[in-house]
Parts: sequence; structure tokens; C-alpha cells
Amino acid sequence: MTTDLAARAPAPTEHGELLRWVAEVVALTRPDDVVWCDGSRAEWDRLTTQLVDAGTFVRLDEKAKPSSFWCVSDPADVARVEDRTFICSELELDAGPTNHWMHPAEMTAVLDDLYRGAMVGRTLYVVPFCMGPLGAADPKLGVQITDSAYVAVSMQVMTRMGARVLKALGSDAPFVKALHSVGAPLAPGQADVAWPCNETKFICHFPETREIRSYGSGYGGNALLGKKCFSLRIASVMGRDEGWLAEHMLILKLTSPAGAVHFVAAAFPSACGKTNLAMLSPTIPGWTVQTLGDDIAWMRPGADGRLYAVNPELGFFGVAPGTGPHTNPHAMTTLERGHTIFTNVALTDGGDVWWEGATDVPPAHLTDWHGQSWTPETGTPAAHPNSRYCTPMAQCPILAPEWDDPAGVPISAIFFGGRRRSTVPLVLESRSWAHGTFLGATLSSETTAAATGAVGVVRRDPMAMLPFLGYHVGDYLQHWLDVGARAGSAAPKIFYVNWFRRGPEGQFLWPGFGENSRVLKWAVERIEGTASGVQTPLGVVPTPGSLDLDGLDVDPADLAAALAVDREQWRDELPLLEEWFATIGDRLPGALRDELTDLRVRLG
Ligand code: GTP
Ligand code: SPV
Ligand code: MN
Repeated sequence: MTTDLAARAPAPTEHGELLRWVAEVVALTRPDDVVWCDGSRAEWDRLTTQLVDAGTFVRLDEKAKPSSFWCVSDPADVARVEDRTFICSELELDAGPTNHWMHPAEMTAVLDDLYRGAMVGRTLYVVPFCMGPLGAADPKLGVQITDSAYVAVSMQVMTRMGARVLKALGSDAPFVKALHSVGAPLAPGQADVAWPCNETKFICHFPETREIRSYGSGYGGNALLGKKCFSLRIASVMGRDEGWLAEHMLILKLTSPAGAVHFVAAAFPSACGKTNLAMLSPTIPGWTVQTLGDDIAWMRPGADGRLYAVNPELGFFGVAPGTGPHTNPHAMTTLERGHTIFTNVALTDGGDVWWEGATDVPPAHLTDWHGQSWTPETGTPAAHPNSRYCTPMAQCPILAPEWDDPAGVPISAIFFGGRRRSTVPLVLESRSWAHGTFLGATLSSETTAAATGAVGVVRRDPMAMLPFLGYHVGDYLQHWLDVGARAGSAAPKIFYVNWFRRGPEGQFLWPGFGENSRVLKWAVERIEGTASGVQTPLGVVPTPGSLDLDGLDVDPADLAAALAVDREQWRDELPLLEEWFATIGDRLPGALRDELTDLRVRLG
């Protein structure tokens, strides 16, 4: 068994609560070693080399992908496990109808049984981290304990972590306790597997005590606890209590040819286009997009009443398939610059990586995500549909200069969008904040490979937050209404988009990707009062001439179909909205019920 030298060093902190908690977890889980992560380059080199030696990582060709690694997970550990995700509030009612719930005491007992001895034969890593800039007035600190070196190095990419955070913790700063174990202890002499995990999985949140406990999975959203667990589920509760919003949103900076700047935040469900929109290459001349974040936005009201957004993360954990030089060249550049961990993509014979969409023509031979030999004739995808790259944001060639500003950026527009083959038009402008909140509250989307379970099933996904709400969905929607009411006329304008509508042959009606810049342009011109629109029962849509279609090569019939608001389809949608609101129950805000009534009246 390897003994980590760093474990010999004394704990580099005088934080009493932290020391007490680490000692308690050590006593419960009984690891062989304890390592306090410092976030250094030396640590990256040491842990990645260890992962190569253990057979978890394959080092990629240094020229193609410097200091980068390929790994494949256990085939049963490839995505978030929503059916194993729990909000353990004291009262079941506070978790709401959309979350799984267990009483905190009961869940703690279940988990303690699982954690007992769970780290035997492994090293326990202590990872101090901060979500959002460390220089914030109220930095959101956390400490993750994990028995996975893969998780420890991934946290180095995804979060501000290590010695500087330990320093910020001082001797008594509050922090979120985030405990993670893959649940795979090793008996003396037992050989490890490349991707340890456990069939039993629990992803648990304790909103009242701001704690996270995760067991059995090594996959991203289940295991990198700063991301969905802290920055959405726990932070949504912090935001409710402190008057701000923690959202599943990208943040981008849009600059017009005249130099007008607008910051846009957009919420789309998992694998529905946030990373791609965040890094979009506009096809319309003179417009630029720069990136601030691709997955999570924390939006706080500023002194001027506007909402200021900060991205709590430091890296991109992006969907690989579909990412290529034509769709998302900036993501390709980001991940090619190195320090990237690829999970469940395919490996080329030359020590590079490949996935569907990386190039038009696949290589003649690959090692697929099962570790099997693959050729284009194999007939199965070489990369898992939810395969991911984990890469430092700072490497993004179009990073906006404001990306690390603790003050955040003032948001002009919020986009909600889903993946719908029918019914939902390309773009709609809401009539008001309450109407925009209604559009977000009734957002629907086809499920994707980002979570386990069936793919392609339409479900309601309010604000793309269904899997990430830390409390009752009705209270959350009321919080949205309250935040907007406080912002008043300074509130962002809300739009609703759908890049995924399809024609009778199954073809996408709208080309998407860089062409989505045309929709961004229309939205900011609506805000500036220079683009025209026409009222429909659903909201305002572009008039024929107001959407810039210059140089766009698209069948006019497809375009018309993409933009169409079909009253019949929407009348059919009404009972589904009614059903969804019934699920929310009596905590559904009255203002949203009124919006549904108004919609029914407008549809006639
Ligand atoms: P998460 O990281 O899971 O939260 O996903 P995301 O919302 O960031 O989605 P991402 O941008 O990674 O896109 C997911 C998939 O949708 C990829 O395969 C993309 O190629 C595809 N996609 C993104 N934007 C568009 C678009 O405008 N049109 C079409 N047709 N596909 C798109
Ligand atoms: C998502 O599923 O929305 C992701 C990936 O962004 S994960 O971090 O695994 O949740
Ligand atoms: Mn996401």
C-alpha cells in the first residue's frame, strides 16, 4: 500500500471546527492516510501521476493535450443519480414535492453505517474550497473530504481551492461540510479497480446545517460537491435566506458593433446548450460574445437594484459529444491548452481523445469508453453521450475580463430554454417579470443523458432547476417573484428560447450554435427599444423583418415553423401546465396561477 508523504505533515490549520470534523470523519471511515490539499502544481503532478500508476488515468500525448488525462468510469457510474438525491430538511414539507426526502437524523444513521470503515485502505483528502471569488465580501467557503484522488484533482480544476482557502478559513470562519466517499474500502492486499464506486449511492443535502454527504459515486455532479450540491442545492437555500438567486445558468457578455455591452444569463436543463451559448461565435458581423460562466450563476441585487451575477466555479465540466471546431471552437481551444481531465470519451491510438462530433470523420481505430477496441463499423458510440471534459476556465480564449470580479456583472436579460421537438417557438419575450417567472416555472424539456434514467421524455423543469432545488419549488417560485419585485424596473428582461424544434423529417428547424447570436441580438434590441415584435398569446415574437437573417442559409419554411406559435398545440399544453401546478400544491404563488388563467384567456 502506498503511503503518502504529505500525510506525515501536521494539519496545516488551527480551525477548531474543521480539525474536529476531520478527526470525526477519520474515526468513522478509518482511512490509511490523511492528505491536506494545497492546490499547488506539485500536487497536481503528484496526484495525476498516482492516478496513472493506479490505472485510473492514461496520460495523453503531451503535444496534443499537455498535462491532460483520459479515464473511463465504471459503466454504472456515468451520470447524476436523481433518484438517489435527497434533500434532508427537518420537515418533509420544506423539501417540497419535487425532491426525495428523509429526516436528517434517519439519513445520518443510514449514511454513518455506510461510511463506517468506508475509507480503509485509501487516502482521505481534505480539500478546502471557495465557490466564487475569494475576495468577495462574504466568500462562500467549503471543505470537501474525499477518498478519491480523481475528485481531488478535479476539484483543483473546478474550484478555487487549497492553501489560500485554508488561510481564508482562519481559525473560525463558517464553512459547508461536504463529505464524499466512493464507498469502496480495500482489504489488506486487495487490488484496487480503476474506478472504485459502490452500487449503493446517496447524494444528500442538509439545508438547515448546510451540509452535504455523498456516497458511492465518483461521477461529476455526484462527487465534485462544490458544483451542483453546494452551488445550487445548498446555495439556493442560502439565496432564499439572504435575498439572492442561485441558478443553473451560464453568464455571457454580448457587445454590439456600436460597443453597447449587455450581460446575459441563461438557464437550460442539463445537456441543453449552456456551454455552447456561453462560448458562442457570432455569425453576425461586428458582434462579440465573451464568457463568464457555463453552468451556474449566483445573482445578487446591487445597490442600483440590478441583479449582479457571479460564476461560483473555476472550470468547465462540459459535455464532450457535439463539441467540435464548427460548433464550439472556443471550448476546443480551452481544453487543448492542457490540464484537462477527460472522462468516458474515446482514446485514439496516438494518445489523443475523440468523441462523436469532435471531427466529421472518425479515426479508423479507437479505444471506446468501455475500454474496448472500436472502429467506425462497431455501431455503438465511441464516447458515452454524457462523457465530459474538465478544464480550467482561465484557458478560455474568449474569457470576459470581468470573470473574476467579486462584484459580478449586471444582468440585462435572462433566457430560459428547453429541448422541445415541437410547440415551443424559437424565441419569446415575456410580458413582465411575473410572466417571465411563469415561463421559467413551466419550462419543459426532454430528458438527456446527463442524468440516469430514460432519455427524451418531456418533463417540467422549472428554471432548469428541477434536479437542483434545495427547498420547496413553490417557495422557490415565490422567491423569484419577490426578487423581481424588489428589482422593479431594474430587473432583467426575461426571454424564452428553443433551439431544438424539429421538422417532419426530424431535422432541426433552426441551425443553432453561432446562429443563436441572431436571437441574442433581437433580445438586446428589444431591451434597447429598437427591434419590433408582435404580441402572441404566449408573449412577444419577432416581426418578419426584426430578426437579423442576413447571410443565413435556412429554408424559409423551416424558419417560419421554428418561429410559429400554434394555438392548437398550446391549448393542448394547458392541461399539462394545470397538472404541473397541481403537483406544486398550495405553495404555488397566486401570481403564477393568475398567469395561467390569463394565458388560457388569451388562447381563447
Ligand atoms: P450541462 O453541462 O449538462 O449543464 O449541459 P449544457 O446545458 O452546458 O449543454 P451543452 O452546451 O454542453 O450542449 C449539450 C448538447 O447540445 C451538445 O451535444 C451540443 O452540441 C448540443 N447543442 C448545444 N447548443 C445547440 C444548438 O444551438 N442547437 C443544437 N441543435 N444543438 C445544440
Ligand atoms: C449537469 O448535469 O447539469 C452538469 C453536469 O452540469 S454535473 O456536474 O454532473 O451535474
Ligand atoms: Mn449543468
